[in-house]
Amino acid sequence: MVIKNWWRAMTAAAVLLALGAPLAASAEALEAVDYERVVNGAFDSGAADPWWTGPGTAGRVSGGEWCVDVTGGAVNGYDALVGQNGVPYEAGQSYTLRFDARAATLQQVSAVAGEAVAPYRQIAKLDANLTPTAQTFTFTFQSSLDFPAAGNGQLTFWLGGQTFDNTVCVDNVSLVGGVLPPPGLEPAPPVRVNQVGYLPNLPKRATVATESTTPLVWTLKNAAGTAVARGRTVPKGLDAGSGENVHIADFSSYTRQGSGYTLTVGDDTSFPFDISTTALTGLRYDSLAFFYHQRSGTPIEAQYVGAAHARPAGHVNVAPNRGDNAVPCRADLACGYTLDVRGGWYDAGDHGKYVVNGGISAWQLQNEYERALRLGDAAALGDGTLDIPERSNGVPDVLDEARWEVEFLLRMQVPDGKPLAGMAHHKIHDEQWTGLPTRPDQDAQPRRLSAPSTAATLNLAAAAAQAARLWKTYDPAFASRALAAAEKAYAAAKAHPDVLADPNDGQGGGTYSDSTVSDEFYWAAAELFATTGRYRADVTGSPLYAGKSLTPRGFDWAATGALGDITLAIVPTSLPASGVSAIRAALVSTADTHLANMASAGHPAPYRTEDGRYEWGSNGLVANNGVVLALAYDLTRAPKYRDGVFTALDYLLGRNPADYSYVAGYGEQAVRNVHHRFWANQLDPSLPNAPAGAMSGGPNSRLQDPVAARLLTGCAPQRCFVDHIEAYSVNEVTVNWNSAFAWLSNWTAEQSDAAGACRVTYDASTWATGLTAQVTLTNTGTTPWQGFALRFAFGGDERLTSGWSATWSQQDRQVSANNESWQQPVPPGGTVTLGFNAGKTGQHTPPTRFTVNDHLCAA
Ligand code: 9MR
Ligand code: 9MR
Repeated sequence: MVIKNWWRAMTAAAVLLALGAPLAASAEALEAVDYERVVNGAFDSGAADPWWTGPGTAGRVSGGEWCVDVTGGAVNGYDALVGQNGVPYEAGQSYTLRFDARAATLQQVSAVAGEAVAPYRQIAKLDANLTPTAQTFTFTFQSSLDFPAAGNGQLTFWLGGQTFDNTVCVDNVSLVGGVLPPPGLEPAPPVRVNQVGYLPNLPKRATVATESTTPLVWTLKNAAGTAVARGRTVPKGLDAGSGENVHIADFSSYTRQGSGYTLTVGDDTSFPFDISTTALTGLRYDSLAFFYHQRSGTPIEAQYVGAAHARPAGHVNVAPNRGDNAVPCRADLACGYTLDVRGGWYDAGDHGKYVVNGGISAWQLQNEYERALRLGDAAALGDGTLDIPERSNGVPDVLDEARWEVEFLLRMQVPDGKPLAGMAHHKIHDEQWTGLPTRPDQDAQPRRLSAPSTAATLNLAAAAAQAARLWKTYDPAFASRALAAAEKAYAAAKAHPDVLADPNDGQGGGTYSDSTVSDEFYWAAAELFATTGRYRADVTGSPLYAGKSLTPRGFDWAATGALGDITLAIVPTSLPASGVSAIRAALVSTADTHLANMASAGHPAPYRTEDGRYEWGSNGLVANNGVVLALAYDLTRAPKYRDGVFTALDYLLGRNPADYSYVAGYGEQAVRNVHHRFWANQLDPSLPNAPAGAMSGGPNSRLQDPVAARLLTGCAPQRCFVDHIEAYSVNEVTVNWNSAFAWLSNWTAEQSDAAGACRVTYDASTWATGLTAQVTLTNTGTTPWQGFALRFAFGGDERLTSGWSATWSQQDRQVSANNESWQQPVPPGGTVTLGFNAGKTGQHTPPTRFTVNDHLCAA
């Protein structure tokens, strides 16, 4: 039973409240008040974020309460602190603080409203005598100070001042008051485009937020400000993703290449963008460069990244670092050994290294290469394509980069002769969270291994088995070492199929806890099978066999079944043809679902959760679902899938309700202040911003950090974003999101290269009943054409009557002109001119979309 108690506050400002309504009623009344100033006061999500714990305290959420172990002996109350920062206060306003609390042993604690930084001014200090039975405490006080939301205001609990160890539990913390509503969301500028660029012959669409219910005129202007095209928007109604009424502006028919275009609707103008076959190609390498930046255990050298982003090696045992060369297990594990786990990539803005997440990320870089090898352009990922130390070792650079992580995964394996030998430790990270900024080499926290887990073990098995087949020709010794480790890991996982990571092990590092591992089993079996030909029964016997994991939400570090399907869809194996076609059909039908969902959206992104809300890392899911669309195109060559991929990219690069390009360095309004302990320019001007190619996690409806919670209250799913360094639940970067984005960027770069392989000019003379046209093809690629096959479509009732310099034919509106062997090969830069006559009755609109030898050509 909860007993209500009243406590006279010690400060003059504190006033006693009258006690009236029963608890349930007053709790409801509190919830009904808008101006709640505390975030996550109920600990409902099972996590304590954004509450922090200071020295001498350790917190955990259990049974919906936040319980803090306090080490005895701290002299003053404030010597053992827990609290929350960024709490807003307004001078002269009244606030009611309320919380439930208990302590294992009777203790007086204090709740203090005040300033988070020196001189630590106090607003109110309110004492509460805690007993083993939880009580509800309520205080009212006036603020003497002003702090904006996400500023330096703070609410702390002082738990020190006693000689004995104690455990204090709090729940339902609420601070209500003030007259300023929580900062409302400014609507983003209304004309939203891909701020980087559109391909000349692909769809080009923008979204316009407007109250208008009737079409509006849009004007496309070139860099000189001259109008080059006009049209009308199509009203689309209320859009759930943005919470806005939106229109679509489609300017696809304009195909002339250039930069600095803008789109104007009424008084509003978009950010500038290019129309070009090269605007998007740099993303292929910048998105991969992210991984070199994140390397642990090696200096990040200016010769590869430029002076601003260079830094000393992290965690190599140079003070104040403890080093990752001999890392013990967490105290409660007492594993009795240390591991040398140097290397690998830092996961994100933190300095943790997690096998669950490292595995999927390494897999995805390797898969980017393997797909290119089988279905695309592997040369674009070859040796010398990235600015990394291995750039001239004869190995494709993307494989070198992935190996940096695979080597780390192998080091996380439990040695022979130890308990759970062959399994992989779930993660290694700091004992306590470090503050921002902290450069990796300046991190003074002790490093610890968490317990092994089945999910981590299977990540190792999958990524290492895949590495084994890709490295076979480049480094057979490494390939066989990786395969041996993978097989050992897989056997260990089968022997220990339900060792789950602790969902509460979130101190000093993320949890990455995953309670379902059937998907990791399927993925690892698929990789081992694709490499060895064995393990087939494990693949076909899995309940997830043949595309069962593919969903409209998509795949990520916790849902990995699709990774197995992707491998089985593209790598030749001894699976029955029916199995391969079932997997491919599942990929294509999932892509169809994405397209259908996108068709109904105002700012289309291939990602749909059951409740329509967006989640932590939504951009990673959008990118991974873009991968599914891309594979559907690879498998079918149906243009709608390719167009869907580029539409997904439009979303990531600015056509979204936040009006942000989520990729640093790309677009006029691109993210700069991602949550990162080194790219922390927002906090320390001597540090850099995020480098080009780093993708932010993006909108998250759950607002799981203090800044997002305070600045984004009430946001529609795709609008829950702010470019703030402390907003880690919406604006962090991490290896698994960038691996998805890198894969996608490589694919779109391939398409851009193909589009850049030809250019077509078309000149027609028309009269009432016919036309004659001359078509000039230019080889803008790098290889000669032995012959050519031109395709385009008429827009009306044109009928071909004759043609020259090729074999011309027409089916419905589709026209082909083939010449298997032109007089001589057409060299790069060379041209071919051909032409035709046609009859017609209606208007002739010159075609704008041409392909030569299956490549889309620039106009
Ligand atoms: O920096 C941490 C980030 O990498 C994690 O994704 C996030 C959630 O686990 O936590 C961040 O660290 C914060 C910690 O959780 C609470 N104290 C403040 C830390 C830095 O903002
Ligand atoms: O990507 C993870 C996301 O799915 C979870 O909801 C979130 C909270 O547990 O953690 C994310 O992973 C973070 C990890 O725990 C620590 N490093 C940064 C990761 C990205 O924010």
